[in-house]
Amino acid sequence: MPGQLILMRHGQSEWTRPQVNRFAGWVDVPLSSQGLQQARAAGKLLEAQELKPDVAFTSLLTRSIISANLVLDQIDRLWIPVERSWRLNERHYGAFQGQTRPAMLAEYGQERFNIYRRSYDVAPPPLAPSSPYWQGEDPRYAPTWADGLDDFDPAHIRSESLQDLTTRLLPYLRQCIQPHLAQGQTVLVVTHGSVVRALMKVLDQVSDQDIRSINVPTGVPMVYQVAVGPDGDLQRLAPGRYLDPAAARSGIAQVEALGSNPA
Ligand code: DG2
Repeated sequence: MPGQLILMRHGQSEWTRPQVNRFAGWVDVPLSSQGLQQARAAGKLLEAQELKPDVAFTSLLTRSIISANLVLDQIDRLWIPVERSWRLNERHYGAFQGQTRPAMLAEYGQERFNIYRRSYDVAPPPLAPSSPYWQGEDPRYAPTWADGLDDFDPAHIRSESLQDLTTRLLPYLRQCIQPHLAQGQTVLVVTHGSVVRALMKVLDQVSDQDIRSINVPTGVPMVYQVAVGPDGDLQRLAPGRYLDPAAARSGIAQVEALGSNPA
């Protein structure tokens, strides 16, 4: 029986406002007022299309948790089970965390900056544990939270490429999310730009090269019809569709603009 996978990047955060334009990664920044509105609007889109999630998943970061709550509140489904995991966290942005995009662009130049921001297999320089943005002392990543999927320790991650993110994400997708889809359920995943890119790469079989040009708008849900194959792999039955294509186009342009010098 096909399942429905609703993927959404959280609403705009304070740090993705163009006036601030800082890399967040695992830094727990709040939603902006526009981001709060986007999340409520996303709930209305689900309502209009009668999409009723049976279960929801979020990262451990407030911007994804609040976005999911606002969506679920809008559709009167705050009561469904919600599971949170660091495996759905944004890509750890290493030493870029807390830095502005314009400053990193000036330091590294456009080509290197693009590689750090969008390549599949290159991670930004590692974050020093002395940084105020280091997550090592944060109780949400304490060892008691180990999920038993493998021996990754989120407290010690210092930087990630998209490939690194995919490696820590896939066991969670397979063991925690896919069983719901295999039963034909509707699953809402409210997460981050890089996690959505990693999932699109898997579902749409995007090459390592082509993934560089894919950007994800904030707060616009995308729906995939999926099945779980006999080998346990997730297969899409139809291309993913944004519930508001015009908002998605304009949101993608805004994300692109954050990483380039103003003309
Ligand atoms: C942004 C992504 O992630 O930044 O970490 O700053 O989805 O949590 O807002 P999100 C961040 P870019 O890769 O688009 O620069």
